[in-house]
Amino acid sequence: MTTATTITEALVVIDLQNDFCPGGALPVPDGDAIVPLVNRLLDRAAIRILTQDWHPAGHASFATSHVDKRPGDRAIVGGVEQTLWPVHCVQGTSGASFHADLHTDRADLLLRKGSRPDVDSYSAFFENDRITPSGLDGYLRARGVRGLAIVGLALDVCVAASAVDAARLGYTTRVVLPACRGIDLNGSLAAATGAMRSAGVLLDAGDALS
Ligand code: VGL
Ligand code: ZN
Repeated sequence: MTTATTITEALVVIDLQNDFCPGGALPVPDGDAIVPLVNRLLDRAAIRILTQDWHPAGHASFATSHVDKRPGDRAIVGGVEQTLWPVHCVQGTSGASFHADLHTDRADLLLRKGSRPDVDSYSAFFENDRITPSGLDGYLRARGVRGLAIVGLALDVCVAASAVDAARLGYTTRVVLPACRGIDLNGSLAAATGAMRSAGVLLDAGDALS
């Protein structure tokens, strides 16, 4: 007797917001180009999750919140060294809104992250302290999800952090590369790609996409 096993795969769309698109405060080159493909993936997915970077004004990840720091400099934020960013995705601003063409009505779950003033959150699973969970793992487990397809912005920051955490948490994880764009700051794209590969994330070239 043979048993067919199919795993339930959820689509996680990371931070497809105006501030990460051309014209925004922290633009990812060509970031808006992925919207049509992401919409097609949303049409096909069994379970759909959208994340939203969602910072209070004066967030500790902003260069302006530190003395003598500029975007791209590094500093300790919430006990962890990280890159400082321009002011972006401030709660309730148009920059924090999803791209206007994204089919947000399709979403099962909207997950906001980076809301604590003193800690940043790249991953959809944990804040950058690596301890505080977002609750997404519990949601996915409760819904019987075992596999994840992750897409969005920025590939080398929040997409990579989410994918590495997903793989470590035991999800069969693929990143659909044509539906991602990266910032590539000081070699961050190569580093992120290496980290994803080492964690067992499949980097999907999207050959199955029509
Ligand atoms: C992101 C930098 C700062 C991202 C969020 O969504 O990749 N990058 N905040
Ligand atoms: Zn942010």
